[in-house]
Amino acid sequence: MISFDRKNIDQETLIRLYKELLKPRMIEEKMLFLLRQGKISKWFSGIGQEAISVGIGCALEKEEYILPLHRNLGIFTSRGIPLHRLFSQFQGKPSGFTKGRDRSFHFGSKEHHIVGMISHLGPQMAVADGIALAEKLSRSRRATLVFTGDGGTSEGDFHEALNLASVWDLPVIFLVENNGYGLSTPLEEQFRIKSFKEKGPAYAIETHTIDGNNILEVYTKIRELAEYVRRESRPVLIEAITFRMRGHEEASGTKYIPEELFAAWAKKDPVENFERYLLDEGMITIHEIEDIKEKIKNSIEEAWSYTDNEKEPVADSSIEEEDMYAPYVHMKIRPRTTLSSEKRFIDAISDGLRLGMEKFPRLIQMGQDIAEYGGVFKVTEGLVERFSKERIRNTPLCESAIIGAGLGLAVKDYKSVIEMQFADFVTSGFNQVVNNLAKSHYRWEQKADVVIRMPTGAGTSGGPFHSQSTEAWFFHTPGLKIVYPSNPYDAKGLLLAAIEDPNPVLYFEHKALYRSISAEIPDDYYTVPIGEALVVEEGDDLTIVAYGNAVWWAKEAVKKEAASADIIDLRSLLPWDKETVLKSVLKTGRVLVINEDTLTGSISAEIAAWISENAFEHLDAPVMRVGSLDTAVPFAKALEDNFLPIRRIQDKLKELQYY
Ligand SMILES: Cc1ncc(C[n+]2csc(CCOP(=O)(O)OP(=O)(O)O)c2C)c(N)n1
Repeated sequence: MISFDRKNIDQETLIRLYKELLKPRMIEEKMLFLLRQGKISKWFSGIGQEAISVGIGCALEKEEYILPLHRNLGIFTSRGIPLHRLFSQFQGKPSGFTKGRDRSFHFGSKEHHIVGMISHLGPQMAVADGIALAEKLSRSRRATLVFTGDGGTSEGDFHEALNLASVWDLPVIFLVENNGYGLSTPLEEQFRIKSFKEKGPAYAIETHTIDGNNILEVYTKIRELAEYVRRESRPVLIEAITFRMRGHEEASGTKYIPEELFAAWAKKDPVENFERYLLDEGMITIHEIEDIKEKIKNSIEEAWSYTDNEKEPVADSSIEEEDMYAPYVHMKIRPRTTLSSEKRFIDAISDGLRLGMEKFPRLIQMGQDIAEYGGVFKVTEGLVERFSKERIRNTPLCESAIIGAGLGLAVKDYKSVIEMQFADFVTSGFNQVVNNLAKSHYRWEQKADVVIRMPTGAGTSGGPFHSQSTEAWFFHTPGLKIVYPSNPYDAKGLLLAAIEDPNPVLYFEHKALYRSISAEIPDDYYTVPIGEALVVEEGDDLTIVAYGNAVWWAKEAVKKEAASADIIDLRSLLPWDKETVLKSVLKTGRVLVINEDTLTGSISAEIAAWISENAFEHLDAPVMRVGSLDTAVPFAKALEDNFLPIRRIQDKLKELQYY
């Protein structure tokens, strides 16, 4: 039995809480019925846990973002999501929030201030940090609340998100829904703490434990703590104790859970207990309860019938591909004046960052040591003095949390540029890039307006973990854009184009070029549109396709060989400029593709395959490729020189010429 303390909650609110509590329960009962009939395929039950979602949904202001999980139906219902749209979402129908592209609760709705989960448990906690950062920066005094299960707290993302929220004083509530199991794994196999009250303080975060089955306790405590979060701009951690009354999902059963636990927790059912309380207190009558249930039942039936009769989505490949990206047409912005100055590659990037900050007041830069220290390569030197620590943000060591926070900022219409200290370290934020940023627009039309700066490449004796070419890992991921300039003009213009673009853009900057090349470039703001290659040298006999440092190697080889070649600097890798490449191939009939990356599965493979398929009859020789050895990047100079393709380019060029 649960004992309730209504404190000063008025009767109207109590009845509203009851109605809201009933809704997810009754929807679930309908879903379980439909599941037995084979009309729906999968269901993650939140029966027994509804008081948490409903208490939270009713306690927070409606403009405050909530990031729920797979058992939080009550968040969606208490935020007033139309049931027919919710059911169509479950069934993959067109009027669902993802138009059939993602399932169950995997969607967000800006209108309802909800950002749903991706399947991966953990990354959404960082997204909440980003939303909370946006609230803080805009002085809105709003809280953001994000859910995690007990199992999900074992993910590194939990640690990164809590630590970041604490260090940055973010107004975010982390809600651990502790239901005893993570799939079949009981708490004692998940962690050794007895309570999250042991964990929160380690992050200097105020932590509370509440009875998650007691709707009034959840409601009042969340209201109180949300007030604290808004007022103090500090995170809190709340552990809501509850129990999962059904299997992880309906097909997986509950054999691993002792029977007596079900019996004990059945007595604590959040809906029945609250109903009995309202009856005992004389706040509601049986007749009124029946009336409420009848109304909810009718609304469920009506919505289900809409969904059931709705047609399946019709696939259109071009729309599917287009929707991977937020709509955006690149305009070539030209410099306003003819003023120019000599700039090294690195200065061109810094200049672009400065001008981007000036043009977009909602642009935030984040990265390790980027503020006073100026970044390890000094690309961001001087920016903090000009734009303040609010906008040029040093981060703890937490790539995943920062990239996730970038998405959160984008939800609130901020832009961000994130510096990876070295491109290699993006692996620690890989999930956020390929699953969260890349798929966000396709799934629920949320732009991921984030640029990730990637100091990349070998030739600096950096060894296996400071020299890798990582672009191919992302090239394979629809939803991302990739640019990779080779000279100061493009470095600035592409960076500004990337900042303008509302899509996630990986901006590769070769470390070996930072201080080794310079050029006279415009002082003003300008862009180099993403997706356009540049023919940097023209010739008749062969085509060399390259990007980054390889453009310089190509130039050198052509000069030495006195060859007559078109050298195409791709500049953008995703999308890449097929038209320019094709035009040149049709002219020369011989192609060499060079990239610095290890050869197997590198971007050159895609380019070569595409040329073979689309220009086969115009080729006089097989499409040839040069890349680095298929090894890790070695440290010692002699080994690194051997690893890189530079010395092999000459021979390949000859082979192609005389084939
Ligand atoms: C990163 C990741 N690993 C594994 C899974 C598979 N998985 C889905 S739910 C789940 C258990 C989650 O337990 P918990 O966080 O306690 O939430 P609950 O399901 O109990 O609400 C697992 C392992 C996943 N979704 N994401």
